Amino acid sequence: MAELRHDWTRAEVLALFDLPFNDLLAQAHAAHRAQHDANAVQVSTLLSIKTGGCPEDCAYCPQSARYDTGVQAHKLMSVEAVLERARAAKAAGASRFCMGAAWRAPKDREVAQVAEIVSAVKALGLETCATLGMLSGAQADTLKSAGLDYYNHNLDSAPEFYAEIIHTRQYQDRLDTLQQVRAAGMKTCCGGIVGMGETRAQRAGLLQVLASLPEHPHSVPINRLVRVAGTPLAGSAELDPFEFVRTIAVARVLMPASMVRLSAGRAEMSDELQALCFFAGANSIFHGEKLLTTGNPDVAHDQALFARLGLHALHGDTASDAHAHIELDATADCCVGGCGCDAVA
Ligand code: SAM
Ligand code: DTB
Ligand code: SF4
Repeated sequence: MAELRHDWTRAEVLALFDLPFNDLLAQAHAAHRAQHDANAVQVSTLLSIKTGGCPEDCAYCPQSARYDTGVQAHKLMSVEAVLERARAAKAAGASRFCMGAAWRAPKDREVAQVAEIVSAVKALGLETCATLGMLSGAQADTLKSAGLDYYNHNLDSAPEFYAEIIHTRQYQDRLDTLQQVRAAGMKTCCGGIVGMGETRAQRAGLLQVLASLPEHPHSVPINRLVRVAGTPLAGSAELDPFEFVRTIAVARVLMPASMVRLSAGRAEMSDELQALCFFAGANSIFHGEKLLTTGNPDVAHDQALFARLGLHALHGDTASDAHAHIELDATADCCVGGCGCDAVA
């Protein structure tokens, strides 16, 4: 297996972006096939456990208190309410349950409450992921002890573009939290958003920083900007879909062992565009009709797409894990077997 590189230069990454489309896709698909089951897609479900009212000014985000987006703020959900949603996600075939909170940086009391939720979700046999904003080392340790498997914290864009999008924190703040997460022994989920008006060189810059982290993120979500009315980026021009596919492909080449997630923006993508993204190396999605506050494809539509493409949901999430076929099915109440997990009926 080829060794993972952490020393990609910006020029090398940009050269990949500049390849003829077919050459880039061939390279990305070969990298994908060398390390992953090319027909397996890891499936996560996302739930907003604390919505809106965020003090940060991220120009893309419907949950910032600074923009009038119609999102109704909601305090942290109770353990029982989250559990009900987690059980439904498991029954629908999700292997990971991701919980998002619109905080800049949670208070210790809030981290303790989330830790309780994490333990309860983990006890259902789901992998757990949370995205709560910036963390201290002690907070990361608390979450790890509660059983949190992944922490999502995106770099979102290239360092030089960041200050055009967010003014209330620095790029280095994000890198520092990622360091705390790694030090606590959790897996990182870290990616970004494209289609915010950044240049190709800046898309290359984001991926170059991701691939230069001390560990490649275990999951790399590539979000296509969801243009939400009321946010400063609502009127952004749509990114050329082929440029989106190129971004997925370059992420796959740079971080061959990571799970590359075709993340926000799928509701506005054609089936054909999604199929190209899977060919280019995307092997993870959010499943379920809502992301945090915006829409996601209907469950039935995803089931049909998986069937048309011969894709199956992956139970377990790394290149080395045993791959088992599980149903991507709103009515299934267990894993259909083969992977040795305790969800088998
Ligand atoms: N507040 C925490 C934070 O910022 O890390 C966690 C929640 S925040 C909503 C998680 C991620 O959602 C952001 O880093 C961003 O990548 C993504 N996101 C937010 N709004 C988006 C949008 N309109 N389109 C695409 N991705 C978006
Ligand atoms: C990620 O990279 N994308 C997800 C998840 N991690 C937390 C969030 C997408 C949010 C899209 C806008 C919304 O639904 O509010
Ligand atoms: Fe707050 Fe996160 Fe949205 Fe930024 S992306 S406004 S930090 S919820």
